[in-house]
Amino acid sequence: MRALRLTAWGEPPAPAEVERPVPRGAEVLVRVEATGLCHSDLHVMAAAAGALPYRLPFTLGHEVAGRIAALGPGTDGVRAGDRVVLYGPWGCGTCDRCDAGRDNYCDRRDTLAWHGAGLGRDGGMAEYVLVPSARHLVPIDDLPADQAAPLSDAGLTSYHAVAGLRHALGKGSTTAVIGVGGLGHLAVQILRATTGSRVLAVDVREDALALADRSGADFGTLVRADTARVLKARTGGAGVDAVLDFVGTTQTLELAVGVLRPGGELAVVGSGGGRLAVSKPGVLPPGFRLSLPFWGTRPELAEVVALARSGAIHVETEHFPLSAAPEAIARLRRGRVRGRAVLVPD
Ligand code: FEH
Ligand code: ZN
Ligand code: ZN
Repeated sequence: MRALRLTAWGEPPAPAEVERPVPRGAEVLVRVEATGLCHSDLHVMAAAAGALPYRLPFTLGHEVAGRIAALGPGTDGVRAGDRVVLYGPWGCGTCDRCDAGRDNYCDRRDTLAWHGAGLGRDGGMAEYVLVPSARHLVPIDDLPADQAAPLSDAGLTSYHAVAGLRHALGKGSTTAVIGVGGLGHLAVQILRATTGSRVLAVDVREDALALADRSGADFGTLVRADTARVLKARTGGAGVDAVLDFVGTTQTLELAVGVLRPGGELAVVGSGGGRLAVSKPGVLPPGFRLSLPFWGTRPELAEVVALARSGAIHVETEHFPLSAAPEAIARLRRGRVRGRAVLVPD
């Protein structure tokens, strides 16, 4: 079968012909229908040798949807032909966190040579993907694969980040979403569908603000010298109750703390590598709380799929045949993908 594989650190992935896997024990073989392309894939491709615990070579793709093609003899609760989305974080499988479907916070994460499908283990940028256990599969019924695949990371990560702030997002609250791309546009929809919060969107691109508007944001602004003043003015000067930063650079972190009201919450989701000086006394708003949410839990993925099936969230996608992955990667790297890039095996 064809697969897009990382074979050398710091080198672009290459198409390859590999054996179609045969499921054993509790393993499940899924025929891939769609795989999302994520900024984390770009980080993996750019990683220097030794930066990640992964062993080469492996197939990329950690945002995958498809149909079950074959079952190992020890599987339970799934049938060939079922349409599924992969729960991407694969932990040790035996700690309390993994037992509860919270592989994203596996207690043995630092001992593993992988983080999941396409992250040290063979992933979904291929015709088939082998999943260690049916516990990593969530049924999608009739949801189209290009809608389902991005839910497993862009949707789940945004949903998990909102879930951690839900206590602060009641009626009358205001949330700022910085960065309206593959994750940000879903966060806007999830905020609208599951909280009482008004949503203020911030980006550097006009087309991203248009996407924010289509996603239900109450207001959108380009990043400017006075963005903090513009956003605070939308809250009567008090500041916003929460910020979801999907960029995570020093500039966006500083913008976030500049618009938060006392007791405000900042969730840093983007891997921009930015820094924020935290000190007391200091300039941060009193009662300020910072979180670094990572991916999400398996129960939350089922909740995100249910939201999508209800029509409450819709993923804007740009399709590329798997053979055109280099073009999709280049477009994502230039910030020229509207919504989420989805690769479809050709
Ligand atoms: C996955 C693995 C490592 C870092 C970040 C990620 C995210 O794409 C998951 O949402
Ligand atoms: Zn990702
Ligand atoms: Zn674990």
